[in-house]
Amino acid sequence: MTTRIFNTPEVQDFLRLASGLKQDGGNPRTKEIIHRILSDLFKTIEDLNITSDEYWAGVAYINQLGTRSEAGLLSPGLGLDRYFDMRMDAEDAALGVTDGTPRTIEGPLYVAGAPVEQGFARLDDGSDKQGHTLIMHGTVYAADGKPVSGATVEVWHANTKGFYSHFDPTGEQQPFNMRRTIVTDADGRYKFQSIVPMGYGCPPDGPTQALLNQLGRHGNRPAHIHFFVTADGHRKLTTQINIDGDPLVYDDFAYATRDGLVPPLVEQTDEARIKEEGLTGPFS
Ligand code: MBD
Ligand code: FE
Repeated sequence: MTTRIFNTPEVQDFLRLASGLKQDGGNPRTKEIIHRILSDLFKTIEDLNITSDEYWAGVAYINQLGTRSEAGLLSPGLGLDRYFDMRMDAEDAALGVTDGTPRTIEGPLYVAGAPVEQGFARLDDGSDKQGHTLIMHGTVYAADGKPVSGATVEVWHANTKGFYSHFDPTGEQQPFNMRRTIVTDADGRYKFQSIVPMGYGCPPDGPTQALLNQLGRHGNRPAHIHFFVTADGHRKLTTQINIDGDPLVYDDFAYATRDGLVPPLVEQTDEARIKEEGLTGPFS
């Protein structure tokens, strides 16, 4: 079938009608966006000769995404989240901003309201017996290179099964396990103890994985830790680090891996750590 009607005045007028552009009221920005998306969809249906069976399979798919709350999972899987970051990077580059910790995507598993700690936090509650101790510390710097005291570092990550608290299908984790908000000390420093996470995998029976299968792609992320860094008068940074050595460290289904976000790991015995740190606290 080669019928082409998209460019006829009837169809073009119908698109304006269905997008509300032919009447007052409503939200102009919504109308503009819906008109464009609907036009692109109509054109795609014509160009690819999409059948009504294919179309209704797509409608059912969107309902499945909603039922399983996976819209926010498909989004990074299709690279949309990364695309927004690419756009922000380009905007920054145009303004001459090219230094600082790279941004990367938030992902769908942040939960607000984690316990707040000063300077140091233990993130895990000790219940994950497979856990290998992980310690990370650093300093929050402003754009001018000066440390920022009182900045907020929100940290969240998965357990050794790749599951996040609040989203753990096993129901094994307490709320806010491996989620903390750390306020930087007088020198702008933060530190935390937790356990090395495992990479995340899309629910194998879910709609995101089903589409990735059709694309011949996997739905796995390397082990990673998420951060929001905020301070009054400064732009928020959303970023992550990957755990070096994970086989997927440069093969992330969500495209969040970036140069500069795979820090070197140092393996240390307990004895060496006690000797290095003393027994008097996190910053001794
Ligand atoms: C995650 O843990 C994640 O960070 C992203 C981006 C997508 C799915 C799960
Ligand atoms: Fe994650």
